[in-house]
Amino acid sequence: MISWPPPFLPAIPGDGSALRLHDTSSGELQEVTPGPVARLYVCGITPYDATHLGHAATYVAFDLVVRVLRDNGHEVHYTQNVTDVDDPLLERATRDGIDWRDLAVAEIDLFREDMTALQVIPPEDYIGVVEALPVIADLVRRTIESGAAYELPNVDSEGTTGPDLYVDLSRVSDFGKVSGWTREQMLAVFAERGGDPDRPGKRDVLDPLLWRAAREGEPSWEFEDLPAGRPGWHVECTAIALDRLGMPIDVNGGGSDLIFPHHEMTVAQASAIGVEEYARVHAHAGMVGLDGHKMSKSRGNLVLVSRLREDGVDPMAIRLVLLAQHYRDDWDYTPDMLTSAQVRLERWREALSVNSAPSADATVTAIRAALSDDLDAPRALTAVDLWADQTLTTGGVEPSAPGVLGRALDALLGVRV
Ligand code: 5CA
Ligand code: ZN
Repeated sequence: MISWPPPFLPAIPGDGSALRLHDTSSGELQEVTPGPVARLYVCGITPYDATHLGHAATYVAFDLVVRVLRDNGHEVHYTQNVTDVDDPLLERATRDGIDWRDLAVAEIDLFREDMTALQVIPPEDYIGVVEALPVIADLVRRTIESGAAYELPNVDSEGTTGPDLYVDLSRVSDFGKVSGWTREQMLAVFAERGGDPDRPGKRDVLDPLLWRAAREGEPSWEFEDLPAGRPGWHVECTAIALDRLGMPIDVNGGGSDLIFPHHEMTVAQASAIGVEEYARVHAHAGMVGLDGHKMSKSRGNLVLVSRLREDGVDPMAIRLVLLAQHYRDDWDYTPDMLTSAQVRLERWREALSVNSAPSADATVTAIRAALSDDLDAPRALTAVDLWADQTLTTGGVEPSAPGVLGRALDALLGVRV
C-alpha cells in the first residue's frame, strides 16, 4: 500500500542523546539500543471512520520516536499495518450500504492527508491486511504445525465452510508478560475489545481467534491447508512485523487500549511458533478523551483532524495541541487547548522573525534532552516558550546562527513555524 509523502527533515548541528522510553512490560524506562537500523512497528488504523485527535496523538507520539532516533544518527525502518478487513469495518460498510473496500480506501486516503498535514514521517512499509494475506496465512499454518492451534466448528453455517481456528494459550509461555495484568483485569475488557469469551467450546475463554472460517456475506480467501476464511485481528500484526522487521523489534507501539488483548496476543502468537523475544520495548500512548469518555469511533465522540483542517485550523496548531500533553497521559480535549496552541504558534513565529535573538543553542539542547527523556514534549515546548519570551521581551542580545531553532523545531518536534 502506498504510504504518504515524507516531510523534509532539515539538518541541525550537534548530537542528540540516546532515547529512553517507558516499557509497558517492565514498567520502567528503558534505553532504546538499536543496531544500525532501528526497527519500529506501530499498529495502524482500522479504516472505517476518519482520523480523530486520539489517533493523531498516538501517531505523533511515535513520530517523535522516529525523529529522536534519526537525530541520533540511526536509520529507522518503520512498519505500520492497516486493518483493512475486520468486523468493525464490515459492520460499518453494511450499516451504510457501501462496499467495505470502498469505505477502507476512502478512510485510508483521508488518514494519509491528515498525517501529511500533521508532518508525520511515513512508515517505510505501510501494509494492508488484504495485501499481506499470504504472509498471514503462512503464520497461521506455522501455528497449526506448532500444535498451538485448535479448531471449533463454525456453528453459523452448519459446519459447511470449515472450522474456525483458535490459539491455545496454555501452549504459550509467559502469557501476560506484556501487560502484566491479572486474569481478572484481562476478563474485564476482553469482550469489549474484540474478544469472544462466550464462544462455546473454547479451551480457555481468553484464547484468541486465529482464523475465521467463511460466513455468508463476508469476504473470505482460500489458502492451501486452511479453511476458506479470513484472519483474526491479532495475527495480522504478528505476521506483518515478523515478515517486515524480524524479531526482536526495537519498539512495538500503539495506544494503551492495545496493551490487552491486542499486544498481549500478538506476542503470544509469536511465542507459539518459537519467537523468544518479540520487542525490546513495548511503548503505549495514553487515551485522548472528549467530555469524560475515550474518543472512539464506536462511541462517536470525535474531534476529527480533517474537520479542524476544513475549518481552517493550521495543522501546526493541531500538532502543538498534541505535543502539549505528555504522550503517556490520558487527557480530555477541550477547545481552549487549540486556542492556547494558536497563541503559542503565533508567539514562536514572531520570535523567530526577530533578526537578532538570544542564542538558541541551549534551547536546542533542552529540546533534545526533553524528547530523549521518554518523549517529554511538553518540557520541550516550555523551553521554546522561554526562548521566545526572552527574545520578545529583552530583544536581541546576540545574533544567533540563522534559523537554527526554526530548523530544530521542524526536525525534532515536527513543527514548521
Ligand atoms: N487497527 C487496529 C490496530 S492493529 C486499531 O486499533 N485501529 S484503531 O483505528 O482503532 O486505532 C488506531 C490507533 O489509534 C491505535 O494505536 C489505537 O491505540 C489508537 N487510538 C485509538 N483511540 C485512541 C484515543 N482515544 N486516544 C489515543 N489513541 C487512540
Ligand atoms: Zn495491531
